Amino acid sequence: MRLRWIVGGVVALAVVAGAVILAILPLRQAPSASGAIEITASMAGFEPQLIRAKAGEPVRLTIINPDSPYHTDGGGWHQFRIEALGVDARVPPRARREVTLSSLAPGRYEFYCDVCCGGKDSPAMRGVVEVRG
Ligand SMILES: [Cu+2]
Repeated sequence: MRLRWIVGGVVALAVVAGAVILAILPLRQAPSASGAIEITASMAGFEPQLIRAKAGEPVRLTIINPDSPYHTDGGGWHQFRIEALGVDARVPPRARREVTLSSLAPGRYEFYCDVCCGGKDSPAMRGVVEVRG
């Protein structure tokens, strides 16, 4: 009886560990596939700050963070957040992350970073995805 509990516990732990690994894996993906729009997020801000896209087509973005992990402001992390779309990608120092925005309606989608010095109050740490029909 006790053995069944232990076996059950080990199986449950393995399932949880597997789920955690699967959840973390996409965050660690390094190089961006060709064709993605590259956006650099550094202490100097976003570059570029204006992304143009066509409505109804997926927009593939690669957010590149060239900053050092030894940065005193937030440890060099940056964020790519679009509140209107529920997008919140955190990019560790010296890493990159893929973000795909699928079939957007025409409009202006503001993005910002709020995890580094200045955060979203800094005019450089924000930008716009402009989608036209
Ligand atoms: Cu930032």
